[in-house]
Amino acid sequence: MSTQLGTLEELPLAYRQAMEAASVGPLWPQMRNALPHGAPKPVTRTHLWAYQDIRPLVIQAGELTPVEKAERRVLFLIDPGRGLSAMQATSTIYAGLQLLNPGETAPAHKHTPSAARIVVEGEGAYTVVDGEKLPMLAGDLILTPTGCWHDHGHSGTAPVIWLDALDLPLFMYLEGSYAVEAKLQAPRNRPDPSEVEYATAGLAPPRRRDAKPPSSFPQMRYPWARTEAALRRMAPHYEGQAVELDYINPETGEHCMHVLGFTAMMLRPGEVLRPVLRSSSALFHVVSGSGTSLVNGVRHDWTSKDSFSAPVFAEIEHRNEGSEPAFLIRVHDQPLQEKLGYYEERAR
Ligand code: 1HN
Repeated sequence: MSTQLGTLEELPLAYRQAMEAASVGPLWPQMRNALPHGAPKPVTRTHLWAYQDIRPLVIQAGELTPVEKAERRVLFLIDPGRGLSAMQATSTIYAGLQLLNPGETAPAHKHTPSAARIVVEGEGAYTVVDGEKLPMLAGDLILTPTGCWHDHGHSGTAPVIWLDALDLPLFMYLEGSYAVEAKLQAPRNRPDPSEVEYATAGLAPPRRRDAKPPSSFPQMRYPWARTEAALRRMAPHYEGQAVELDYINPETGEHCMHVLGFTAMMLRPGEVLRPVLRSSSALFHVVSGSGTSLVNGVRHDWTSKDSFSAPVFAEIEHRNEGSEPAFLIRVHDQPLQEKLGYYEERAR
């Protein structure tokens, strides 16, 4: 049953002015905006950010603004469904392309929002997270969860660019976003846990049965070479099914962070994939390969290093018409929605 509700214009002008003077407002003209029937009405509009368009601007930022004047030298992705100042790719996902030139450092800080980086181009950069020095290689997913110290450095010879994904919009909405600064960390001189304790899936140190793990986030780096190998190994045995793996916390099996989640996907040559409708929003980042995606009827022809967004409950179709597999990382907000108790999937 859907009744036509009263509008603001129907109310006497004097009454509207009196409400305004008293800092109150009538709910009923806003009711359908606040609670649309059946499914949310997303503000987010799907968009493709082509790397070849943005890369020159990112490189130019390195000439225009020294890293000391930027702290983090980033061009963020703007959702066309929002204003130009919106630091949002979707309702919950902030994303931006960050540049670090050889010899530069980005100072240490920690903050309430969590970040993850997907390395897009270049080598020789590293991030230090809570004292652990994490090399940054193309396609690696590197976490800096809430409250963890992090700084970046670069001992290579060519620019390094990575995609940052943060749950910043939520923290700004919550009025909970802030940072604390510090000097560069002295990294421990040892390989990070992804290279040692967690180098093999299904094996984890026995200490976790006796005591709590040393950190809620035991693995901060997910090397791409292993992720791609796992997807390739899986593909022939999942005929007719999506080849997609979750990035998880190896101690708990849960999503690797609190708010944003990450998956790695492989689209086989010739594959057409129509995932279920999900209540989560997403940002897809193309690690390699090319293809076409329809998102709510909007066509994106994407190639390596591009990113594109999908609002909540989007109808998505991915196509790989090439002869090589395509690899994508999907950033999503399912962990948040599960914690809030409303994550949902709908068959199509
Ligand atoms: C941040 O701390 C980083 O540490 C990158 O590299 C992007 C965007 C907003 C707020 C904090 C980083 C960020 C950020």
